[in-house]
Amino acid sequence: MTSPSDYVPPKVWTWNPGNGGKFAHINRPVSGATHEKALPVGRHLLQLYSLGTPNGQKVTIMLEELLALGHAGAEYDAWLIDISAGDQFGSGFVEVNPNSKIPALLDRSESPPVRVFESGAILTYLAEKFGAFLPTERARRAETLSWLFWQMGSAPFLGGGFGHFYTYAPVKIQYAIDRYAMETKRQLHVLDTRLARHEYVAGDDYTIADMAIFPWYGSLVMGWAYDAAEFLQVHEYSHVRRWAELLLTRPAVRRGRIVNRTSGPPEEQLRERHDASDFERGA
Ligand SMILES: N[C@@H](CCC(=O)N[C@@H](CS)C(=O)NCC(=O)O)C(=O)O
Repeated sequence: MTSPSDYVPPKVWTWNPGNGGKFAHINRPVSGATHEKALPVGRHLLQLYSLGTPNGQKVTIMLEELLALGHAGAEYDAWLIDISAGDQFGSGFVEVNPNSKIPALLDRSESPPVRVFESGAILTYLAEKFGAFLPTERARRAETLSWLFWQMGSAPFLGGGFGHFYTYAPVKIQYAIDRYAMETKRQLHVLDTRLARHEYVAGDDYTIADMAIFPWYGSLVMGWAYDAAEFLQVHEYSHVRRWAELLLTRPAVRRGRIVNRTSGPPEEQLRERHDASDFERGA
């Protein structure tokens, strides 16, 4: 195994702002706002501040699914938060999410308005508000929430671990890539085993667990993430692939995937969404 050996951690860690990483210019060891900036507010009761990354897509898929079910109260404005420009450190955004990460939701139908951050919390909030995509029967609800929390705990190893060291780190470190490739494949195997027996992740019903897991693991098996399909041999996970293709037959999933996207083919980018008709004309 190749192994960089010239670094000895000092007694006390100090911040090296220009460490060469892709996100070095936005990462800091402290939290809080860096500048005053109010958030824009549109005409709908739900205001979403996000970006079309996997974590952002979970929520836009859910909102599009709710609208497809006929819940007019799920109409939303999706504002673009450009995290590479530091929008997540504006004072208005920090008020909605003190953790400075997309997605963040403001529900203005409540008085005072309710803020919700963390994608899993947003999915649960919306599912409870509209009574959809989260079973109420105790065992099925527990299974759904178990998979939802599985996703929240697992994806940082995929994104922050494998994706970071395989794609974004300024040096290729075999130890780190081996560690996170192994964990990513283990997670894919967990999902594949589950989906071999069940149509959807939580069982017979399509739920917020599918919506949370699809943008990360569905993208991976479709070959859309980190250019790693061959490296991770994602064809081995045929049940995950079957499920990802099933979800992609849903128009709401296809719409949700493109909201607030700023990369990929132009037809798959809708930078902001303020009305259903935005999907027809682009925005
Ligand atoms: N656990 C959080 C993770 C959110 C997250 O990591 N968001 C990233 C984009 S995918 C972000 O906003 N990063 C900006 C930053 O770290 O400054 C969730 O699921 O909502």
